[in-house]
Amino acid sequence: MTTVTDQHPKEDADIYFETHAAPTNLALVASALNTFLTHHRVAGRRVVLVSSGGTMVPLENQTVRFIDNFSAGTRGATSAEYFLEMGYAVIFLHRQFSLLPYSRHYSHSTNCFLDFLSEWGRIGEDDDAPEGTGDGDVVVRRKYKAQMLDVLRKYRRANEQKLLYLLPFTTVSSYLFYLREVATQMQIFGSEGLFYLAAAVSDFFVPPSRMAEHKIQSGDLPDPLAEDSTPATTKSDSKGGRKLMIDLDPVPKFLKRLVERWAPDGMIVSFKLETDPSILLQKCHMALNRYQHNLVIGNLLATRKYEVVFVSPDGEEWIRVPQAKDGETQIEIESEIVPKVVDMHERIIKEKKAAKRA
Ligand code: PAZ
Repeated sequence: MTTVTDQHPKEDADIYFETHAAPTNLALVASALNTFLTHHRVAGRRVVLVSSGGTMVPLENQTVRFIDNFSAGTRGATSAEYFLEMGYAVIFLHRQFSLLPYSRHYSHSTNCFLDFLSEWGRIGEDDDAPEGTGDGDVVVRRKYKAQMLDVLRKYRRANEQKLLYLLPFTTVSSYLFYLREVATQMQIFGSEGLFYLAAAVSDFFVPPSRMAEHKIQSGDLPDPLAEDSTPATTKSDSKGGRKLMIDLDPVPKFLKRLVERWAPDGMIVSFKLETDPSILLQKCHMALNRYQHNLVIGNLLATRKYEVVFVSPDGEEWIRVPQAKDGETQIEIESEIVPKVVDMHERIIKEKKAAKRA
């Protein structure tokens, strides 16, 4: 497991880890990660950490209410599949119950897996009487078979070759503890380690010192004039009524920590989500300048499935796929994003190796 050393003066990030409890399974995760990474290092395979889904910020210690970050996990789960196809082993650090590689095709609201199945012998609808062995047999409807077989084979390969390590998180603090653990262990991969940070991570949190133990009571808000040490404070509104005020601290800038200390040799790709098109590029450039990593992929909430922009020291490049019309299958933009990232990774590995030799 990771410990913070005295080599560097204490910063907000260190204080954050000191004041938050590590996930209870961190030692187990660390050991499983070690096995996974050693296996792929020996096999000469590259590893990518894909982060995915939104982080949750609890408002109470015994959490009933929380603040969440938007993300279904589509970007991460889809990208993970393309990385696996391109020969990488994948650590999939994801929000619990968000979309997962392979099962994403049959889960959540878009597709109920039962719609893909039929009862043998049942004619009608469009279930086209698939082959089966007899009454009571459940079979895949013919029109879905080819696609399902393709997904099934890829899923089996990933399992059999132990190419995919699933690591779920819920809160922003568990995400950060796992990220630090994974990154420091991935140092053995040097420049062959890749970080693809698609998770939507909260910028704010309630410090443990101000965290209410029990559910914040809506009918019993504290007196606005009273000193109180919970995240919930009240203020009078213009009509003399009480409002619940949530007092959040900024989450320390962990991307800086990742780039400078946890993964100094790996390639680091961050994502930037905005809703206002007029600030997207500016925000991507700001992030690249501030953290000095390899690539920021910018996207807008409304168009994230059809266009993204790569902002790197080489400049800006937009990637677009046509928006599917009714009944058409949407081209996954990740099928364009991932090969480009892999190309960049190849180039960076070559450059770093050449620089070492020189
Ligand atoms: O998970 P999803 O496919 O619904 O959304 C993906 C995304 C928009 C969360 C991701 O592409 C992204 O931009 N992540 C970083 C978000 C941020 O700026 O913190």
